[in-house]
Amino acid sequence: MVHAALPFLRAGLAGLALALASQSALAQPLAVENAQVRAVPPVSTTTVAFMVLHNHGEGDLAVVDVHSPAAGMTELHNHVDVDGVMQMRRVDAISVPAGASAELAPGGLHLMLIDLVAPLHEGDEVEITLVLDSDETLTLSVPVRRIEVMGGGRDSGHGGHHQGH
Ligand SMILES: [Cu+2]
Repeated sequence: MVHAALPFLRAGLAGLALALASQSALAQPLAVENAQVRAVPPVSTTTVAFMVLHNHGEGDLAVVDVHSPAAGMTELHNHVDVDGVMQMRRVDAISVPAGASAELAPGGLHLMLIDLVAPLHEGDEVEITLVLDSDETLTLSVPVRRIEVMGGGRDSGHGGHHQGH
């Protein structure tokens, strides 16, 4: 009986391995580099996350939503110039064309973490899940870091800079 069952078992395993291999090849056209969440003073209930998104796939993709257990609300944001004043706006998607990259950086695109459930400290890791237009998701563990504000000024630690992103 054991011998009779083996060919079926082998066939099953081979099929499973094939399915896993093709799924992982399809599932990860998106690579993320240099992801970081900005450390903010404990009184601040919002912060931002930056990263570089690379699309190694053959088709265009877009990040259409973001989730994090660290925040009550998460949004995709960009900065726009309104009569010479930079304002941030919610956007529906962050596009990453095939073979190209999208940079989320101070003064531009970013992920907004709103209603933080607890203060974030430098060195903490924040779980962030990106939702793609294909319905695939990518969950990242993103370190909390001190990030320079626009203009390159270093955060002196004396407050007053936490609005800048
Ligand atoms: Cu924002």
